[in-house]
Amino acid sequence: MDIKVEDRAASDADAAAAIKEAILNKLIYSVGKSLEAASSHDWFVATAFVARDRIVERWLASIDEVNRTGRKQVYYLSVEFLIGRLLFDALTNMEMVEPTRAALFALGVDLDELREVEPDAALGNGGLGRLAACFMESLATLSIAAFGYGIRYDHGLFRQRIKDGRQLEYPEEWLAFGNPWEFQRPEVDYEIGFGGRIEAEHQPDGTVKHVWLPGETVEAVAYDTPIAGWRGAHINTLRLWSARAPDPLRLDKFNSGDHVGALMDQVRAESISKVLYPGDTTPAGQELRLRQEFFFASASLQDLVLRHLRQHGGILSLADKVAIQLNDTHPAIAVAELMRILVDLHDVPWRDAWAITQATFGYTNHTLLPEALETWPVPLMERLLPRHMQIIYLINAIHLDQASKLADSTGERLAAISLIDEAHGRRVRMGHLAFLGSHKVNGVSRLHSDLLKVTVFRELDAVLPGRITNKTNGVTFRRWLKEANPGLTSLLTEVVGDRLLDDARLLEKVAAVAGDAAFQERYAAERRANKVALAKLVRHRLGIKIDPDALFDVQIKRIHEYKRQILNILETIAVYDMIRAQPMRDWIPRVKIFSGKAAASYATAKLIIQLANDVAKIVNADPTVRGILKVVFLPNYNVSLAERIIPAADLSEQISTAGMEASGTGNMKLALNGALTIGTLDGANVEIREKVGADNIFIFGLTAEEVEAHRHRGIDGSDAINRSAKLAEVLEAIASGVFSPDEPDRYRGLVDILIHHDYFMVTADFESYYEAQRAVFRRWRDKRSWWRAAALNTAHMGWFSSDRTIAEYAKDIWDVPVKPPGRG
Ligand code: CJB
Repeated sequence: MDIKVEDRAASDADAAAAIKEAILNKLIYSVGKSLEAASSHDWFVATAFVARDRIVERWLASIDEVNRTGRKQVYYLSVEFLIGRLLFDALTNMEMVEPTRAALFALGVDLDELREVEPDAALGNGGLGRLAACFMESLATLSIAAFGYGIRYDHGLFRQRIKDGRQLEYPEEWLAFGNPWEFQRPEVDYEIGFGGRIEAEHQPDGTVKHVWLPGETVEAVAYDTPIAGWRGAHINTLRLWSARAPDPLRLDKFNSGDHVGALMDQVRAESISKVLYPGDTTPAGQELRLRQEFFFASASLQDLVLRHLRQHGGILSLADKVAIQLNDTHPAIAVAELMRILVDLHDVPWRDAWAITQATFGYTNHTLLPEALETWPVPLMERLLPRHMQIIYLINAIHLDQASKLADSTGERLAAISLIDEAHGRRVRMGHLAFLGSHKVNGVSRLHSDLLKVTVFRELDAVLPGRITNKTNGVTFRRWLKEANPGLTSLLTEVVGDRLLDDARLLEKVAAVAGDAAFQERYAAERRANKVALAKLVRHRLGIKIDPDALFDVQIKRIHEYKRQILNILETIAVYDMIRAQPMRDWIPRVKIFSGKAAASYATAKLIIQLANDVAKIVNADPTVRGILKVVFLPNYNVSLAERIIPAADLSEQISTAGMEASGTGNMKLALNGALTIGTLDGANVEIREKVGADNIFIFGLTAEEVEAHRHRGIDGSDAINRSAKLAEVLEAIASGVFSPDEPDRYRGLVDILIHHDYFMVTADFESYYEAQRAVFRRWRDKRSWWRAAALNTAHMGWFSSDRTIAEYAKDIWDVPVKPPGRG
């Protein structure tokens, strides 16, 4: 042992001893438990407090530095932050994992067990929310001064249980045992108005000042969570708002015996931050959703304006010191709210206010699906936000006036670019509002950004050219490589050095050894260990035994028709039929793994879940396919489960109808961890193919252009079905109840959709998908070739680090400097 190694060992031991002391201290004085009485949860909280203390020291230093230098701040406004667990994020980024493990070991506690105790913070639905969480980590890693602003939902995304194959939704309770990461800030509290009326005050100079007198106010109270960047270089704040009524109860009502009525105002106010994505199929649900959006947008703007005024004195410098990113249209009402703050509260002339607003905001679009582009009925807006509606009308009048002066202006174009959609009962187009109020509008993959210009924003792009730009998504490698796959990360670090997580581009060095037999063996061994662990989890949760040497074919994401889980199920059944016809052939053992939630009100998606489970039941019970085919639906997909599945996946299913998946980020996580992708040329798959090479990915199906053309010709699936005997047989089996003997007609409607109304091109893409799967099998048989391709995927995925994405936003949209991470 040389001196250096000895020194390091001694300092590791010192670090562990210090952490052990600190944990004991927290356990006793902050948790209030003795060593003997402590539960796993108590140990988790004590450990989290120790990590948090380290973070807080740097947090305060970061805040102080930003205040001192007065540098520009980025504000990321998002109704979703799908954070997951934070313990390993905190320990990893503060470089405390190993000493903490040793400290706990000395106390008889296993760190990996504690990891499982922490509830997932599921304050998001899927990709959009998880992207926001990855971005928060990368913002801190690049030492950008940033706040995330969102809503502190009491209940995050529902817990999914599968009963008799069906999805059931239960409330999620992440706060039931408290949250050790957050700091309540009762003093940071803003009034949010709704309804009421507007008074116009005539000023001596002839102008009119508008004063909004809300009919109802709700309070927004801040809860702060520090977010540590890699190596603790910089710490930012995630500030989530919780809703309260101004008065805790109506004492007069309470004393008169109306104990429930006395609490009504409180209940009404608190409902705003009660649940993530309240059902919006009813008018009441829609109103609540709009209240949520305005609530958090207004609180965030009031907060950041106040901070700006304290630091910089005047409001006119706002755009020089503040960049606000609107994560989708959900916070788009902020455009009108900032105008109100500037014009009504700070007397900024309209034109200057509009210039400041546009220079401050950027808007990210995450979908082309028309149903996901928010619009609000004008009467609802007028009732809930009367002053904002006036402001929107004025923005629109000026906008339409300018556009009408352009040479190629037509009535049709003006109707298309108007903030008010007159064709569907007068609705405010929030995407248009976000577009107009921002200096840059970005899509989340190259294809998606290109499509924005020819679809939803075609007319706006023609009138305001150059505003649309692309920022292809990315994922944080600290969580999705190191924390999820520590074994593989160690191996990669041996190859590329220990700056791997500082600069993901270093992964390219892996390409040089991808064909090396010894490296492949170690790479495969790491992945096998992950597969063994996943097999154990499946056994434990579902009682299904799966073979770690089988091909793990994985589709994990929200359940949606455009994501086409059904295509995957059809191929499963086709192969099942073939195996049964020729059981003695040399089949490749395969496990189909599905996981994902369907929106509670999305009946077709729920039926697809049921079909996957019904197919699993039949296939898994069939002795003919034993050892060859298994189908697994893992319930309650969330960030933590993703962390277990992704490192164990061999094949990554990214099979959406081309033109419909804005980007995808699961595709990036899976390829990074060495799964080969089977996918369409959709979203970021296009760029993944470019990076990893066409030989190392299985592309199939119609392109976005072909889908468009095909839809033009009609969406009847009969032709495609007539051309494919396999497909016809599979559909017939499903429709006739082979997989639902208890209710033979259960899937007839689903099959009818595919035959007569196949908008998502399942039938059109079936054969080509089926062939691509056979190419997967051929590659799998040649293990050297497979592992080389897997290693090359890992090697070439460095570009998909969210550090790269955030650096691009910083340069092209926010105009803030970045400081790459690294020691010193
Ligand atoms: N996305 O998760 C959502 N929710 C929406 O309402 C709209 C889009 C997803 O955003 C991800 C992050 O940009 C994309 O990768 C994904 O394709 C998109 O569906």
